This record gives sequence, structure tokens and C-alpha cells, in this order.
Amino acid sequence: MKNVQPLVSVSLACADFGHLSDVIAELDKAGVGLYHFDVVDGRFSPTFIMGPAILASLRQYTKTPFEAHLACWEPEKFIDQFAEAGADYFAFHLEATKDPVRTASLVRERGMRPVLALRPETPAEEVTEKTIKEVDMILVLTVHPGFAGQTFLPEVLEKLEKLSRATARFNPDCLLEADGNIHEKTIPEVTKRGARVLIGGTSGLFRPDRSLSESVKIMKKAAL
Ligand code: S6P
Ligand code: MG
Repeated sequence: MKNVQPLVSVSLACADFGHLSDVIAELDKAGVGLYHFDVVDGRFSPTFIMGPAILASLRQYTKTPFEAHLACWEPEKFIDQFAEAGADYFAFHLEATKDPVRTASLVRERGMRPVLALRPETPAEEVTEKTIKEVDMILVLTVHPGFAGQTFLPEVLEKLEKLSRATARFNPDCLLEADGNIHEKTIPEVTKRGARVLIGGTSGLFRPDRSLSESVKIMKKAAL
């Protein structure tokens, strides 16, 4: 989807949890397109971050879509909880589910849009044509799952390129997301390879040296 305008998504795990609704109001004004919630189960990655209760309580503050990124084993067990919490997109890991095509269709049945997520070391070749046809987006982790503030893994760029070709062939409406150390220096690298959803965290958005609206402007400009 080369002709789709890139959009800025917000990794809310990087925000000040004491002011989430204010952060959302400011970012909505700045023109972000998606809110990204990292959900980690302590096993897929050795930490815990967010859960359905946070999505549910923030849902009233914005009409901008919510994406739950489940860095969790057996994500299919949590589809109902996130649908009820008001998630619009449900991202599940290929490495964590037995049958990605079935998981995607369960997600759709519950009224959410399925997103396939990939760990940095998972090759593009493991994503089947059938799976690509079932999902609305593919989330490519450009860092290891679980933690903010990591360094971008350049070896993931080739995978983005391959997935960009595969989605163009099998599901041209399927968007590619880049998640991990996404900021003005890495954005041109990922957009050149087809990424259209740019997930900003500590490196792109929540920075001590500039306001949130300045960060959004800078991220969008880097994607032009
Ligand atoms: C990583 C997670 C990401 C991070 C994001 C943080 O497990 O999926 O969504 O929250 O990478 O951004 P940054 O700029 O600190 O890497
Ligand atoms: Mg994430």
C-alpha cells in the first residue's frame, strides 16, 4: 500500500500513567491515527505492561482507534476481553498461536480487526499467503518484545521489504506497522520498505526535549 499516507500510532506504555487521558487529548489534537497498547503476559516476554481494564477506562476519552498488541502466549484466550474493552485492532503473535488463520477469524467475529505481529527473528517466509489474506495489518517488531528504549534492529528491514511485496501480491489493503525505536531517523528506513503505521514511543514521541505535538509533526515530516 505504497500510496497510503503514513500514520502515527502512540505506544501508550511509554506515557505517564498518571495522566493518560490528558496525553490522549493532546495527541488527538496533534493528529495521531491510532493508540497502541502493549499487553505482555510475563512469559512471552519477561515483564507485564497493560491489560483490558486500561483500554476500557480510556475508551471514553477519544474516538481514535485502539490497538491491543498482545505479546502473550495463546492470545486467542483473550479475544473476548479485549473486544469488550473496546479494542478496534487485536494484534497477536504468529509465534504464540497454533492457528493464525483461525485466530484472525475469531478476532473478526468479535468485531475487531486482526493484526499479525512478528518478533524480530521470525522470517517473512513463515507468514503464509492464507494468513496474509486474513489480516488487516502486519506488525513488525523492530526491537525485541516487552521493553521501551531499545535499539532498532536493522536486520528487520529486509523482512519489511519482503512483507511489502507479499502484501502487495496477496492483500493490497493490508498495512505494515513498524514497532520499536521508531523516530525521525528510522522512519525513512521503514517507510521506504513499505511501513505505513509508525508506532512512536520513548524515542519518537515521549521525549523530554520537545512537546508531544512537536514530536508528532517531526514524525510525520520524516515519513513524507
Ligand atoms: C515493545 C513494544 C513497543 C514499545 C515501543 C516503545 O515490546 O511492543 O510497542 O512500547 O517500542 O518505543 P521506543 O521508542 O521506546 O522503542
Ligand atoms: Mg508494541
